[in-house]
Amino acid sequence: MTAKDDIFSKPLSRVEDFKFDQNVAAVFPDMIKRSVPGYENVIIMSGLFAERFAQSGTNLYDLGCSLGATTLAMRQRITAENCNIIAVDKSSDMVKRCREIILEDKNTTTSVDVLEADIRDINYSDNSMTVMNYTLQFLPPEDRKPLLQKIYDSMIPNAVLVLSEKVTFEEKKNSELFIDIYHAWKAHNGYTEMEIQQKRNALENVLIPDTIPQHIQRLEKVGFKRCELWFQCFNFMSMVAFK
Ligand code: GEK
Repeated sequence: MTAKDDIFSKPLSRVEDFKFDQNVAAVFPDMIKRSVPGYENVIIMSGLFAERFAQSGTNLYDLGCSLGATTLAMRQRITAENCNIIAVDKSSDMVKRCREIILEDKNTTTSVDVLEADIRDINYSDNSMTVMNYTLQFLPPEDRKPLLQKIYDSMIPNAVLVLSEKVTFEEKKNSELFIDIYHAWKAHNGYTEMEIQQKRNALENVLIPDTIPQHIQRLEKVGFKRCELWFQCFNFMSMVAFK
């Protein structure tokens, strides 16, 4: 049972930029489930990708791990031996809770290190799989390609990247329609119009979505050979890229 997300349920005189603080960490499972269409499927599928692509004795990265949902899904499915999952988040509140959740996990065949760090600053090595579920979108646009290059360069042959993001569309009408339906889905999940609008304003300068073609072109530029969209629900998608 997780706490209900009511962070934007009261009128705010000024909506501050969104932060992954203690209040968000406390309600995060409920927030993300009611705010990201397909989230639970994407997490499960990240585990299935890990089962298939984890190579023995390598590192797997969960970047922007929040409370570790992706890490746990990967850990549950990995059968390759001596793998290590490195889960990284720069929010100390997220990392604190994530460490507790990982400690409670009974499945310990794959080791997990939870790092409090900026994903742009860490060293990557022996990388057979990297998952970025809804994290790249929070980086300044100019930092996205250098980070993907760093990840690609650390990857061993046959490594895989799973990249899930909120996206926008070149065709303005399609963007507006999908955002509209997305907001209807949030209302269906119990958020009020005010909550939806205040959250939208809080994210405006913080979450900057790319288009699907921008993602694909950038992945190809850093060297990924094949890249495939495997999930989309309105303005949320997940793709997989192969070294
Ligand atoms: C999940 N993947 O449950 N370095 C490290 N962490 C960062 C950075 C950065 N530069 N920028 C943002 N974050 C998770 C969900 S949430 C997505 C990911 C969302 C972290 C930030 O602190 C937050 O915990 C996470 O990325 C994004 O599958 O809430 O929409």
